[in-house]
Amino acid sequence: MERSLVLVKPDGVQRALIGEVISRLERRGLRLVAAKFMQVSTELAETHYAVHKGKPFYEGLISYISSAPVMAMVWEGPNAVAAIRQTMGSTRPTEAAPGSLRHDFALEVGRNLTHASDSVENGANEVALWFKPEELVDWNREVDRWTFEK
Ligand code: DAT
Ligand code: MG
Repeated sequence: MERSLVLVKPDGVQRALIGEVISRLERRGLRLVAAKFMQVSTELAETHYAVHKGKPFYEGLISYISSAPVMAMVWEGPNAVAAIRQTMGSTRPTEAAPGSLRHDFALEVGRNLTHASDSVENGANEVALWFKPEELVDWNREVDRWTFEK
C-alpha cells in the first residue's frame, strides 16, 4: 500500500481549506494514517525542501512553509502517490487540471496550498521525516473492500 505525506500549507490553513483538502482525499477513497497540526521549524523546512536548495525560489519557500501552522498528514491507498498528486493538481495552479485543488483554489506557484510526495520512495522518506512510527495508525475500514481491489 503506497503512502504519501500531505501538507495543507500555511495559505490553505489561513484560508480555512483544511476541511476541503481532507474531504477530497476521503471522497477519493484514500485512508488517513496520521495527522497533526503544527508549526514548522526552519530546520524541518530546510530538510524537507533540501532538493530545492540553491534555486531562486528556495528562500521564499522556506519562509512560506514556516510562516504559520500547517496540517501535516499521511494518507495511504493503492496508487496513493499518483492519485494524490492528481487531486492536488500541477505545481503551477494555472497549469493544474480543472477540478483539482490547485486549479480550484490557487493562482500562484508560491501559494499553491498543498504538498504531496512525488514518488513512493519520497513518500516513505517524507513520512519518516515528519512522523514518528508510533504516530502512524494501522487500521481498516468496513468499506475498504469496496474501494481497494486487494
Ligand atoms: P510540488 O509542490 O508540486 O511537488 P516542487 O517540488 O517542484 O512542486 O516545488 C516545491 C514547491 O516550491 C512548490 O509547491 C512551490 C515552490 N516552487 C516550485 N517551483 C517554483 C517556482 N518556479 N517559483 C516559485 N515557487 C516555486
Ligand atoms: Mg515536490
